[in-house]
Amino acid sequence: MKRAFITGITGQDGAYLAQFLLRQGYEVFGLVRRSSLPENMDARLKWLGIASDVNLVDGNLIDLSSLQRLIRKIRPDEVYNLAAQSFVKTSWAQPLLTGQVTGLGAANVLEAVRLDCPEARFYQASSSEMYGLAQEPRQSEKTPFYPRSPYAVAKVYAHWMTVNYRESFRLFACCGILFNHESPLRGIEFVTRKITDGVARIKLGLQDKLVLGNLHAKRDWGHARDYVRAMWMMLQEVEADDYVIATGRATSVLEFCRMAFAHVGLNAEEHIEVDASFLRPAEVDFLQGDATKAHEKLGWQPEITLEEMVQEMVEADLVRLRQGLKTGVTDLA
Ligand code: G4F
Repeated sequence: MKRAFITGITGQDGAYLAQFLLRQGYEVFGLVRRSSLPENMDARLKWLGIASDVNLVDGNLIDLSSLQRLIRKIRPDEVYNLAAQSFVKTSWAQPLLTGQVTGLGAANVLEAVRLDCPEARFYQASSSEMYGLAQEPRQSEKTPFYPRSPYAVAKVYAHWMTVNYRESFRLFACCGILFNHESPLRGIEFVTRKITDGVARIKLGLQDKLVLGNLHAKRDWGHARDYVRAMWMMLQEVEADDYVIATGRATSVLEFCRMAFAHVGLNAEEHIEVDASFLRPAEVDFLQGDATKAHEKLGWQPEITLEEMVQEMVEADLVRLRQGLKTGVTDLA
């Protein structure tokens, strides 16, 4: 039985990846950090019905010795580094923490693998945010990075450290440059989930307005379930490499709102308000990925359309609210 070690297992991607790997017959271990509010830490795993099928192990991304001990004990075949301070806006308020966790945290995992289990295959969650002020209309593996937030700067560091460890130490280390990917398990602070939760509340008469920031930013939004499959596919290749994972379709925040409101028979324009407090010091206006390499080399294709995903997210939020379930960042269920 293959063993996988996932950092960030309690997040959206970690939960879907754990589910995918369990179905492939893996034994799954997930890193969790000690928290004083642990009750809903495994809410996403519970939502997917896999909380009792994974092994949660205590450690911390910024404590190298804890990672070494775990990796020595588990001896994973595959290591997926998904943990990060991943909310871009928070990275201006907590730039150093973001650098430590999102940047140096990745270096710690790489070091632990290099020192204690160098035969393990390593996946780094790189991000389309690294393109920032995009230097090409469609971004591929060859497009230069121009990060626009402390988060994106930290991701660029982690990305190049992964490439460097591959080239310096011959680790089987891959970066997946994933464009935005969403699902009903997305944290409520990200714009898509904020929209679908808001639409569901307005539909049920629980609120009247949805207050957002920049409505004109465009993102290439895919479904997290499709994207975790791509992570695994990268690690099954003969040679380690880096891949863009994207749908190739760019949609504005406003268009996403219109789709979500239309699903419940409402008009977006009647409910949206803009508040400058949700704007960012430096914005990423437009991202649209070119995943040709992943299509050709991995045979990866997205299977879930944006329309299907929007509907799934709105329906899930309607269910949560009707059942009186909490909808906060970590307490999804
Ligand atoms: O949903 P967002 O917060 O995601 P963002 O910043 O694109 O980053 C996400 O995707 C990246 C790529 O996969 C990840 F690396 C990263 O960790 C994260 O998962 O914002 C999307 C866009 C932005 O342009 C933002 O300015 O939506 C705009 N927006 C407009 N109003 C808003 C809001 N974003 C948020 N979070 N909240 C708003 O009210």
